[in-house]
Amino acid sequence: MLLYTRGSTYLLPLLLSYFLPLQQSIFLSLQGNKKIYFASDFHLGVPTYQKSREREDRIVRWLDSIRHDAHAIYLVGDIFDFWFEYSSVVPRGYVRLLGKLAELSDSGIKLIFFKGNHDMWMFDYLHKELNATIISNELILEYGGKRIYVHHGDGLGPGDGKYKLLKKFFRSPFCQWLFARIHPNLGIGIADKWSRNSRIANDQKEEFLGEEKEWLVVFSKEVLQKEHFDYFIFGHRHLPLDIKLTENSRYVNLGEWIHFNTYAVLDEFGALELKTFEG
Ligand SMILES: [Mn+2]
Repeated sequence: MLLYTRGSTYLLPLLLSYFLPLQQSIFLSLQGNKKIYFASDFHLGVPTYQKSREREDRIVRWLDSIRHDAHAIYLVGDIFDFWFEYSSVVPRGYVRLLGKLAELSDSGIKLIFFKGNHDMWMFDYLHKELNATIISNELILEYGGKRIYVHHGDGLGPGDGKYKLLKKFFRSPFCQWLFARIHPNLGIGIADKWSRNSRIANDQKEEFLGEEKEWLVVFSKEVLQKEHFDYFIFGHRHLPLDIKLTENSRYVNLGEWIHFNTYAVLDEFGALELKTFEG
């Protein structure tokens, strides 16, 4: 598993990740009789401090409600509306979420963070502080007799060439090095302004486009031509979706926590359910 560490070992994986294709596979085999939880797109930080805090408090209540049977919690990208780690500085805020995650991690629950398109600049901080595993692209899980494909969902499927190019640029070590040279007050200030223009920061709900036009459905069906997966789990689309792709394969989108408060839970028998947190 590719984990970023500082010093000389930090440069090598960064360089490698630049030259290797973006879609790398990491295989994990899990066993146990507990549950695995998935959630994404908290977008903490927008639209205002107060609204973000209310959402953060709700997420903490959700984490408390699942801790008794959680084997692992998968946070599938865009947890923060903007995140960038400098070598000695991290963005302000989110202390309740980070504190709760630290507590859960210390109690033995595994934490897995996926890089989203809003928070792709996670390096070693969350690994060091929370013992979290950071996943750059997709993760292929085998659990409860099921094969599961998990990815934030950005840059997959047909179209969106502009973003795919931008993603390569933003993820390049040179771009990250350059951004880290900007004073955090300015760098994070610019990034915050930019990310405040996004649809989600402006309280816009997404609408279902129909199976033919939903690009992550198209992508999943293409993958199925080559390889079987029982479940595809994505975030990014900001719409809770549970779509039957074939007789034995489903696409689940985790939605977001501004309007929906949705998450998925996989039980010890391999059943996957999309649920809403009401607390
Ligand atoms: Mn998002």
